[in-house]
Amino acid sequence: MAVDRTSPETGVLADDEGLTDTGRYLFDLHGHLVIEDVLSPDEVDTLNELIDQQELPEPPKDSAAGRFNDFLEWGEPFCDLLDHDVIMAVLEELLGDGFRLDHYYGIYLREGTGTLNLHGGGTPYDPPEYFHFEDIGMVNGLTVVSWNLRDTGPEHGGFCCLPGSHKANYPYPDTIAEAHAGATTLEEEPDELVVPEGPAGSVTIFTEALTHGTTPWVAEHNRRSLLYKYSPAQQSWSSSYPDPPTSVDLTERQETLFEPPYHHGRPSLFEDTE
Ligand SMILES: O=C(O)CCC(=O)C(=O)O
Repeated sequence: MAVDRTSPETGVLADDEGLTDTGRYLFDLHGHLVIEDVLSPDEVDTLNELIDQQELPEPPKDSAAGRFNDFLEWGEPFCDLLDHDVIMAVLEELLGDGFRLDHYYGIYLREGTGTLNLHGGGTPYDPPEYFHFEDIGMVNGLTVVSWNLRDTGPEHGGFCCLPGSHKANYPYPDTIAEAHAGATTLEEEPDELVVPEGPAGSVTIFTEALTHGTTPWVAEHNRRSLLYKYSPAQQSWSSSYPDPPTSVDLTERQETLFEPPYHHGRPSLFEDTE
């Protein structure tokens, strides 16, 4: 079954075969993509209810600290996102078969939380977080799939980036970084920074080679995004490897995502799977 994912401005960005020509063009150009309506409102509600059941403490008003971990233990709906059909073919194109879950965490932010500093970028070169182009197409290091469970974007805040900076030949200027770091409202953010619209149910995919960060969170509702970070088969950004959940039975393909980093003899994520 073909799964069309549309964005009002640009049309279909990905289907069950992966990126469309438009999606591929835009990811290469910008280093990020938002695919809307991937999760139905019911699926979003289920995930949010499971998070509510955890009775997490109120997030601190510190963007770097507004994190929660180990949520794969909270139920199958979180594990189903690991290899959601809409992202698998996209990740195969960006990372190659055999990519692995490098690490994961959730972000929750409340009104009045400040910025997370800009980081990443095409220059200086960062060995685990790269973007380059070869005869096989786009080649990426650590790549993020961020599931938006609450509306994020230019009215609310959230993920922000300098589009195209994954290919930058110069480091990002201090002036932009400092203007971002000092912003307490979205209006104070530098013009160069983009805050993509990420409605609840959408997924934001970006290469960590992109210069990115987080804007002040100005919405009345708390932000909730689930970040699954994937590396190519042979490498790890993190110093430890994530454990599969003990409370949920994973499919064979999901288990394969927890293989440690290596190349030779690695099982395929796309052949002979359940
Ligand atoms: O706000 C975001 O989604 C970006 C978060 C981020 O860059 C990080 O956690 O390192």
